[in-house]
Amino acid sequence: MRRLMSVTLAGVLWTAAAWAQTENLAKNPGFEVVDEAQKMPKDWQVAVWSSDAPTGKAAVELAEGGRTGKFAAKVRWFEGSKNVVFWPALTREIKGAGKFRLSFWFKGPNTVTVYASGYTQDTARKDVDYVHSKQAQASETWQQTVFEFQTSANAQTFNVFLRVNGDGVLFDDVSLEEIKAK
Ligand SMILES: [Ca+2]
Repeated sequence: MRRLMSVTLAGVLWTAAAWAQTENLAKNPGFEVVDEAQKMPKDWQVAVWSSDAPTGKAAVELAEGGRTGKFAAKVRWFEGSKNVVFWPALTREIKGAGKFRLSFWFKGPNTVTVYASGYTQDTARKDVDYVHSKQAQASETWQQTVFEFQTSANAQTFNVFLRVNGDGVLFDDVSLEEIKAK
């Protein structure tokens, strides 16, 4: 029994050490840096994403009352589509297979569902993988979604999307990490 406990403890310590060394690939993950010209979180983009995207109108605003820090990102949906995505303003080169973990916190109206997607392309910019987390219903308390996904050997770039199908959800504390060596 004692041996089993020590092995388990060693595993926990190793995991903690590995965790501490991972890099958060998302810029401005807590939405504390403001793009004053755009009036939205720096290093993030937003779009309406579906068949009626041309008529859709959405925005990401800074809202006080973040889970940590001062701000959260509030996704506003005004008209058109009810599928709003926003994402870190990076297209990351990955050059092959890897395993990634995307996590984020959210809260808001319980009529809105939230999920995330991972999207990769090859060198010809053809779609390789398009994977999605489970959908979760927002609530008045902060909840976390953790989504792990694998990229294919011929994947060259990827991006991630946070998605909502309605108005008023807050996001905070986004983390995007590579969790397994290639
Ligand atoms: Ca924050």
